[in-house]
Amino acid sequence: MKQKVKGEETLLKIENFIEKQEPIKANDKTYEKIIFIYSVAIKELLTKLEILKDEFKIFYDYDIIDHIQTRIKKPESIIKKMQDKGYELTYQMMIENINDIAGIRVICPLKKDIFSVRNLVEKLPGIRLLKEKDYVTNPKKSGYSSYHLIVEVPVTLSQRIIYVKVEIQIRTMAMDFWASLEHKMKYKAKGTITKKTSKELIEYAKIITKLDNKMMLLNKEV
Ligand code: 0O2
Repeated sequence: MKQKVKGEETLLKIENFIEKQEPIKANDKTYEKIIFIYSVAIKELLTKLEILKDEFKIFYDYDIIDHIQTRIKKPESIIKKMQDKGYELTYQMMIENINDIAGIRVICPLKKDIFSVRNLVEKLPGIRLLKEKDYVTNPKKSGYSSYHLIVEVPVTLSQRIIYVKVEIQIRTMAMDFWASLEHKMKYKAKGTITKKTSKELIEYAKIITKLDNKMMLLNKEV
C-alpha cells in the first residue's frame, strides 16, 4: 500500500484546518482554502502533462495529446453529487468521497493514444494512481466512453506536502465531441430526455467507436 513519509499528509488529515463535522459553506474561508489546494494540484499535474505532450511532439514528431482541459467542480455540482449519493454535507465527506473536485481532461487524436497516456501517467514521479475505470474497453450503458484515473498529486506548501485527489479523463476527440454534447443535452433536459433520444445517443456512441477504430487502422496504413 501507499506509504507516506514524514511531513506528508492527505488533505483530510490537516488538523485545525478542516474540523471533522464542519458543514460545507460555499465561499467561506475553509472552502476557499480547500479549493486553492485543489487548484494547485491541477497546476502541478497540468504542467507534467503539457511536458509529455511537447516531448512527444519535439522528440518523436508525434501528437500523442491534442489538447488538455481543466476544471474545478462548481460548489452546486459538488453538493448535488453528495446529495445524490446520500453523503452528509461536511468537508470531511466531500474530500473523502468526491474524487472529481479537481478534473483534468486529456483529449487524444487516436484511441491507442489513450492507453499510452494512461501508462505514462502511471509512471509520473510523485503521482500515485489510486483508482481507474476503463470505459473505453467497456463503455457505460449510456454509450459514454473514456478512461478515468483517480490520482493523488503532491502539493508543496510552505510548511508541508499535501496529497490531493485529481480525476483524469482521457478520451479521443470523437469521444469528447459525443460526451460534451450528450452532457449538455442531459443537463438542459434536467435528466429527463426521452427513451428515443437516449437510444439515438447510444447508437451515435457506437458510430463514434467504429469511427475511432477505423481512424486508428487508417493511421497505421498511412
Ligand atoms: P461533471 O459535470 O462532468 O463533473 P467515483 O465516485 O469516482 O468512483 P463517479 O464520479 O460517481 O465515480 O462516476 P464516474 O463513472 O467515474 O463518472 C464521473 C464523471 O464521468 C462524470 O462527472 C462525467 O464527467 C463523466 N461521465 C460519466 N458518465 C457519463 C455519461 O454517461 N455521459 C457523459 N457525458 N459524461 C459521463 P459528473 O459529476 O457526472 O459530471
